[in-house]
Amino acid sequence: MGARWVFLALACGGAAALRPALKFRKYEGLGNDFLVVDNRGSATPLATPAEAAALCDRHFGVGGDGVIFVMPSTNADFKMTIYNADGSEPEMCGNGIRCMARCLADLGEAGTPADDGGARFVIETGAGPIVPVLRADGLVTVDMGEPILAGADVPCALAPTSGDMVVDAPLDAGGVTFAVTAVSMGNPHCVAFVDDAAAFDLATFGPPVEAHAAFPEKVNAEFVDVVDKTKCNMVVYERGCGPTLACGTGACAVAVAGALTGRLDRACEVRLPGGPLAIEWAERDNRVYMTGPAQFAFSGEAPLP
Ligand code: ZDP
Repeated sequence: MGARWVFLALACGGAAALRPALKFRKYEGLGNDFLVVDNRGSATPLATPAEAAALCDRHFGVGGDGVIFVMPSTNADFKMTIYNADGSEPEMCGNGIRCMARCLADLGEAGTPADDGGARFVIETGAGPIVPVLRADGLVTVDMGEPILAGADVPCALAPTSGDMVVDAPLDAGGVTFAVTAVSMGNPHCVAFVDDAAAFDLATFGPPVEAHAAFPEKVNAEFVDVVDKTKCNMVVYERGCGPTLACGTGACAVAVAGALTGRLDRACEVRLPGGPLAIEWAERDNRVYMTGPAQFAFSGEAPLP
């Protein structure tokens, strides 16, 4: 164990803190990467938020955008608990739940058979039950539930511009006024349409939007350019993470904001730095369906401070 870990262990409380190493499996969804911990044997996460943050450090830890705990559940197949790279606990995560479903299959969990011969899991989350389906073609489709659009429920403190929704509302950040749309997928999102997402100065404008007073629980900030009604490009500055290569709940929020503002069809392709996601905001049931990959990268163990 390196000097840093011993120092952290001592700083965190002496011998009692020198617990057994934490076993994890590393997964990624379009480069949005997570340490996934098999926590089926306990209702308490095997690491604390501070320990998760240390593990996510890409230089002093293992590296990741978050840590996901595969927990037991009393009202679903399993429960997902996730800590962001800064140790904060979000309600939901899109790329992460695809990775969790892949991990469950790798751990030998069968789930219930899906129509196409794949496997279906009902996962308890902070945003309610979410249903990923591991498809026979290797992709994962997730029923992400209904978007939450009432500004007060996102939560967003900006004055509603369309009924109780915050759509293309002015938001000043970093000395620029953006037209933003507030959407929750269980976690809060602020979507702004710009001329060129790839050229957008995310490092300058991401932080002031994430911590903007208009979003009392902070927010994930998405900046998007529209290619045509069926596809768009997006970059994201995530709450509790910073810039990431992909955000699944963010892509869902972008598709919903695009449809609400007439910029995108209800079924579209959202292109992220890490790759594309197929998103459909279904008229039949008002639910959002997200389809994309989830890949195993490696497994290992790390000492806990
Ligand atoms: O809401 C938040 O704090 C997000 N940073 C949670 C993680 C979202 C995720 N990137 C996703 O894919 O939705 C995992």
